[in-house]
Amino acid sequence: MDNNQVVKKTIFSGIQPSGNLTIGNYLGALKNWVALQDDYNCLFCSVDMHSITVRQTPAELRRRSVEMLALYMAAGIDPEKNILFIQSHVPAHAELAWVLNCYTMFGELSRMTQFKEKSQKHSENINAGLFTYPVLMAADILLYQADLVPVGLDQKQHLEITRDIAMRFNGVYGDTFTIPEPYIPKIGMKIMSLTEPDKKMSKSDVSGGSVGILDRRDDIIRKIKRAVTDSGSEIVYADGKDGINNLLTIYCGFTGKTIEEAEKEFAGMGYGVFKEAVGEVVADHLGALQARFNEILADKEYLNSMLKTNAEKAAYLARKTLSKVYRKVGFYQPK
Ligand code: ATP
Ligand code: LTN
Repeated sequence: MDNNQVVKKTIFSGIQPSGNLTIGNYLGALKNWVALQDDYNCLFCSVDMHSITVRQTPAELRRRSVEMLALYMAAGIDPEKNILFIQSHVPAHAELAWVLNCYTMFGELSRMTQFKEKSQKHSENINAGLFTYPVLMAADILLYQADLVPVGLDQKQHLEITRDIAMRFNGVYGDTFTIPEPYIPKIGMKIMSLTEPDKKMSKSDVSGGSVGILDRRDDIIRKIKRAVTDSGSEIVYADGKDGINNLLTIYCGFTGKTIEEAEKEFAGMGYGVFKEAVGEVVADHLGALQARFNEILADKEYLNSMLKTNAEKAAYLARKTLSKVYRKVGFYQPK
């Protein structure tokens, strides 16, 4: 390495390939990854092992796991500069997760809001994986000694437990893991449902409250036109205006404008005109992304070879941490 070169910090993030990505995922996660890729060593993962905590259709999971990485690329993430891979291709994730399970407390996992929400939603299948989900996530992050984890606000609690597990382990065995920091964007950290603006937009919601990254242009425009707003008429970001606040956030997320700039731009205009403008901006942006996505997906040969090379790179890095952990906890390793 060049002596003058500063050692770049490491970023890890992932998304579950368990539904159609929404503009919430895009603005809360994906878009920020694109901005970070030049300044950090980045690993971006399609976390298929997390997805099976909720029942999946196998063929769909398989298709979505790859499509997710094609979407990362379509959003602007370079697979030659960053490590894009599928979680189940690197066995060390499951291996480290087991060890970390033994350093994670039942009580702390019981406090996770995602677990509480998902076990309510899937009351017929409250499996142990759903409960230990954050431990696998901690393994994802700690394996690569990540410094920074760009996620939406809903994942903050999982980042905190990751830090607690890492500090507990380091406390017992000495410095082993880097303690990661969350990286949560100011604009877009929590995009709300268009139909229920007090709830987070989510890819598992199929009621029309979510805009999918791969939605058709007229569907995008129609959904945004129908977004629930308040009975007022002013386009300002204010308490009690959850629907308008959300649309302003979406507009700014896609245009790069500040909320104040957007408020000025739409001053004196009605909700109808505003919604149309938001719809157009989102549809234009996503249309361009979809065209790139389809091109990338058409070249399966490249995608598969990229996946293989990147999984090998990830596995190499992961092994280093895993061997260190195995040594520290006392697993015998022949020389
Ligand atoms: P599911 O509905 O399957 O639980 P999800 O839409 O919540 O999924 P995840 O796979 O859990 O999506 O999240 C992927 C990334 O997108 C995470 O970094 C998460 O914080 C972010 N994210 C998800 N939903 C939103 C949202 N509404 N606003 C901002 N960021 C979000
Ligand atoms: N739990 C995350 C997805 C996820 C993740 C990770 C995010 C799994 N492993 C590691 C960041 C880093 C979610 O549900 N959004």
